[in-house]
Amino acid sequence: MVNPLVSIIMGSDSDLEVMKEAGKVLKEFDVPFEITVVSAHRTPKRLVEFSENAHRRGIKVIIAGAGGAAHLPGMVAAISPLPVIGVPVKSSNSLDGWDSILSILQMPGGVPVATVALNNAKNAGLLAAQILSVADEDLRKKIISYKEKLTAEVLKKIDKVEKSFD
Ligand code: RP5
Repeated sequence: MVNPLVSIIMGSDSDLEVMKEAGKVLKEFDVPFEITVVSAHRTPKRLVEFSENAHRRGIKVIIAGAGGAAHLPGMVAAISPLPVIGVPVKSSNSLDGWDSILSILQMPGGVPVATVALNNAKNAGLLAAQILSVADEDLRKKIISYKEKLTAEVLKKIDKVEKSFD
């Protein structure tokens, strides 16, 4: 995509099934993004190069997903000045997912990572769009109508539940 505003990175191609949900959301909101693999452990030099340069390339928000000993989001946040959203992935090397969650969530003071729920790359995409919408009126309108749609869907379900014994 030309001039991406969001970078979706993941520790391995095996994270793609989970991480592509972030891309789907960004596509829905017409937010240009890039998606690639950056491994904290297997490509550490690529991680440093990526983190030092993402803001210089025009990226505004980074979504980083990883599983197991998930150091990618935290290491990117340690280097990059951009907001980093972390997605804990329940991967083949995860015990039960808690390892990924805690590796991403329990950052030391001074280096925040906005951590979403396990495998919830969809929320990472939404959060990235919401961050960008602070300076983009059109995008904010799209987010407002997305929320209205969510509400309408639930109201329809409430009606169905309340009438289930009629
Ligand atoms: C992590 O190890 C990756 O983010 C992935 O979730 C996990 C397993 O990687 P593979 O062995 O499938 O490449 O670093």
